[in-house]
Amino acid sequence: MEGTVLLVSVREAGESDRKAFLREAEMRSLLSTLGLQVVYALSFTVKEKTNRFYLGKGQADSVREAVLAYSPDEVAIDASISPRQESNLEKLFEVPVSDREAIILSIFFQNARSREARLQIEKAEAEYLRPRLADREANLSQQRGGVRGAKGEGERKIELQRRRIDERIRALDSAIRESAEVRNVQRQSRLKAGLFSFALLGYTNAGKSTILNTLTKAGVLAEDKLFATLDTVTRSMRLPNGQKVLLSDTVGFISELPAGLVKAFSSTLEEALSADALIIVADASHPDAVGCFRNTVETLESLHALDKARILAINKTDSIYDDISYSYLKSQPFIIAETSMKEGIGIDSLIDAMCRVTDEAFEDIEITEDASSDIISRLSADASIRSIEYSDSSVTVKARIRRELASKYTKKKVIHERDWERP
Ligand SMILES: Nc1nc2c(ncn2[C@@H]2O[C@H](COP(=O)(O)OP(=O)(O)OP(=O)(O)O)[C@@H](O)[C@H]2O)c(=O)[nH]1
Ligand SMILES: [Mg+2]
Repeated sequence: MEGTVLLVSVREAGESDRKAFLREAEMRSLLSTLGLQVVYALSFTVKEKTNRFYLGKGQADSVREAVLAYSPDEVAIDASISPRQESNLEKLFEVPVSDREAIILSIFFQNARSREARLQIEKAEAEYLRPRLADREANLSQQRGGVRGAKGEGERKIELQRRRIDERIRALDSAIRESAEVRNVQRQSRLKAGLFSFALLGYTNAGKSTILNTLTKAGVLAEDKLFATLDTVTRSMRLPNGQKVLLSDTVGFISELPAGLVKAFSSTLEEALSADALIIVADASHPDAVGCFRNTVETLESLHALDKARILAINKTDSIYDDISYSYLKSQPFIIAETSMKEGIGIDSLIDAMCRVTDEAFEDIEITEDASSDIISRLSADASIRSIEYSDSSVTVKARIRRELASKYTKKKVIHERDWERP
């Protein structure tokens, strides 16, 4: 998508300059991720939202003047406005108006690659579009595509479109459920294989995909764009303590992530959230590193996903934005790893943190049984077997097993942690 846009930033009454600045900067990166060039920007403090325009009448009029002066292709308003307000603003400006949700939806739409991501974004888009159909039709005769609008002719057509959308949403729902089902089966079989899983989570652009690529040579797309990743990608790796683990990368968070998107992507997120441990990635170079970190933590809390082993990878330490935020992050109750993926610094500290987590979760055991026993096949269902030694009448197996499963095996001897030669 290319084109020009007039940006309207909205300040809540009493919002600090810093907060307003950060919000505007984020909106600008969202727009540039979408390939839109900001030709002019206006900022208003909205003391009382009006039903008609969201903005005050005088404010809406000054946007209209700016639209006439700069002729942007569209107006982006950094707020969440109702379909009715959007429609009134479009009538006044005579160009399409997108709110924050529409902008984020468009980015997701643009970046969706896999079938599942497409299904999910299409659902979020359909739900966003549904209440807007009639208003858009009444206002704008010009044709627009995607989440930016729909074309129709009169009421009946709108009714028909609405019914089609409802049918489409139902079809999408069942297709999404099917893909989730397939993934669920895959996940179950990985769990059975005794694999331990880590999920990379964090604000968009923090460096999650770069970490996955660095640790596992996954070759997923990592770029300086918001929401480069929309799919959960899982790769396996072996840690220096011998433990084989899975590492998943997934869609990033953003403040005020539209509820429709959270819902649409819940099955993708679910997979990441079901991991045994979390690696939260924070971006130390972000002007609001703490705000982004808190947003991630709050999102995870609201998804009830925080009560497990967790590592905080403070990434981009090559360009720390401010020391206070950096110290704040370092003081968090997480296992801390400081990394610069760009300079290849601190990767060991992250891997060490992962080893610590798995050492906590696993136990090393040694079992000796009669040579005729089926211990090897029993154990291989629950543990990763490290060595098998046969003597005349017995077999001795060394294995690494989840602590909660270890009690199933009676004749065990716990070997001192990290006794074995590392691979
Ligand atoms: N300066 C610096 N840049 C980094 C570092 N790690 C990653 N980046 C860059 O940050 C940008 C975003 O990295 P990604 O790995 O795509 O981030 P992500 O968290 O996966 O982002 P989304 O998938 O969009 O949510 C890329 O341009 C990376 O090259 C780092 O340690 N330092
Ligand atoms: Mg990514």
